[in-house]
Amino acid sequence: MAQAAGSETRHLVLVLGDQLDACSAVFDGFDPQTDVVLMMEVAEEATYIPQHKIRLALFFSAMRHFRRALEERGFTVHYATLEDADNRGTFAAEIERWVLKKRPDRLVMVQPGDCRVEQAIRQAAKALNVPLEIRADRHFLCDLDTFRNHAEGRRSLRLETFYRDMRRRHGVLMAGDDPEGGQWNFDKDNRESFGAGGPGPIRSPQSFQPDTITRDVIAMVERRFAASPGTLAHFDYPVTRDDALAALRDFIEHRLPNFGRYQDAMVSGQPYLYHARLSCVLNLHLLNPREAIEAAIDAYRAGHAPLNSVEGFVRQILGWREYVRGIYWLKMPSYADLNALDATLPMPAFMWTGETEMNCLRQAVGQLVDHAYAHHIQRLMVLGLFAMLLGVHPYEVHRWHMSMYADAIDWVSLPNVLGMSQYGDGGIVGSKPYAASGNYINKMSDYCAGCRFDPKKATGDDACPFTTLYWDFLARNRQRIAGLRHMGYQLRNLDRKDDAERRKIRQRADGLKSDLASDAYL
Ligand code: FAD
Ligand code: DLZ
Ligand code: SF4
Repeated sequence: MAQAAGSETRHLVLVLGDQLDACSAVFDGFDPQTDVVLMMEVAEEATYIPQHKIRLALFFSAMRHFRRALEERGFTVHYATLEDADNRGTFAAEIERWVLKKRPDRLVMVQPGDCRVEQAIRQAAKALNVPLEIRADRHFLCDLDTFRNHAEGRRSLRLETFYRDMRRRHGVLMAGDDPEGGQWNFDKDNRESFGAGGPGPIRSPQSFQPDTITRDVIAMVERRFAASPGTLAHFDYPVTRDDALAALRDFIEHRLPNFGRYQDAMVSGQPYLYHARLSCVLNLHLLNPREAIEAAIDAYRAGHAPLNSVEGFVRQILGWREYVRGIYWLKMPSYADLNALDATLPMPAFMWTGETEMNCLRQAVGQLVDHAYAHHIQRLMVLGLFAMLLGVHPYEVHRWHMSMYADAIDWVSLPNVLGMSQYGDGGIVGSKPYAASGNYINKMSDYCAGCRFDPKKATGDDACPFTTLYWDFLARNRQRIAGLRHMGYQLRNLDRKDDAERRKIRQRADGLKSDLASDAYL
């Protein structure tokens, strides 16, 4: 392509903090003679919501390592650090600064992971009158047009249909036209808890100790974001491509064989159990989902891991991860405004600190403070469940989630939080609210044994707040959920309670809400 007269730069190639893939479509046709990369650390991304120190350090460290990897390939990288004196603090203003400096013929990027960011960059390019080319992100296995076609004409968009389609289309775990092992999913084998003896020793995920780049970033975060939630004392996330591959090998070798069986279990003081801890490297694009899927299938073929674990893991990545991204881009921007249960309360203050008497929440938020990580069932059936039962506004729950988790990016957090965990979307992602009482937590964890509350009780001083709020939730939302499949059993149990019992539940639920609103319940 001919360059504009007087222009030294053909393409200004934008690489955002979650696009750290050397094989990205953004580098297709990249010519080091005429094209340059722009990476921007910007204050706006670190402050538009308060963010966990680990999350900030992870993004900045991974970005700086990726810059080094590109430079080692001979690419010119213009890299704005957060502390550069002339850094203007937003994507739009930084793009303007670099466009005026480099006068490129065109801006090139891949689809960002956040609708807000896409809009800001589109507007910036328009205002500068410079063409912007947004390429499809081939990190994902399902491009957005394919998802749109899948959605076309369907009344409901359930994961299971999409997942089977993906298995067939990509030939993953298939035996001819049938699913490997004769079943599409092994959910019923994947719900074990550890029982009284506990899990015994489980090898923790490989730890990646901070190098000089990460230590510099940690010092910067401590300096500039001292008031942010969380601690950096335990930072050991993978931050490079080599780290990401090592983290994958470590999971396949040591945890995948038991992943399926104990996927839903929760244990005090054990954040990871048999989970992968790969969501961050996947979401930063340091690891390709195909690599994770292939490694798991190789382990199955080699007899190292059973099918229930491998299928369970594949379903999360080939199924859920691709599905929520499809939903996000299909439904945004209006999806963010959905609030099917008309929930209005703010997030309780202890969700940032873990300072609460409820042991399950103390454990789960404590983990977040230390590691910016909670596994799936803690997110859904402890943290998310509490927020939904209480009646917190679903977008507030999403904002909190974006603050506290290292792996949260808008495309993945929003459908999971607002949709799956809060039922804010009224049934787009899940067919019904994941409502449960403290009894579920008691069955799947050892949390209740160390708690002053009793999961079986809904009223009285030692009643479990989850159990009180569960019945209150069903009663409050009766009209909204009565017609949903699979809610009948729960509603019939509610109907068995007499008026006096219901009144007591209501009173205790109101008391909990007002205590939480005034922070008295910390
Ligand atoms: P594992 O349990 O070992 O699972 C393996 C991989 O599967 C994960 O690394 C992840 O890439 C993928 N995966 C599993 N479930 C999902 C899912 N529902 N959506 C997308 N990918 C999935 N995941 C995120 O990456 N970022 C988020 O912001 C996020 N928010 C969530 C919020 C809620 C309320 C819930 C219920 C789930 C959320 N998830 C999110 C999905 C899932 O909980 C995390 O991916 C997982 O806990 C990360 O830990 P892991 O790598 O050990 O995962
Ligand atoms: C989360 C985050 C943070 C804290 N900082 C940056 C940044 O300085 N520069 C950047 O390119 N991306 C950052 N991100 C990720 C963005 O908030 C956002 O999730 C992605 O740009 C979406 O593609
Ligand atoms: Fe959580 Fe209730 Fe169990 Fe306590 S009793 S740990 S509050 S579920």
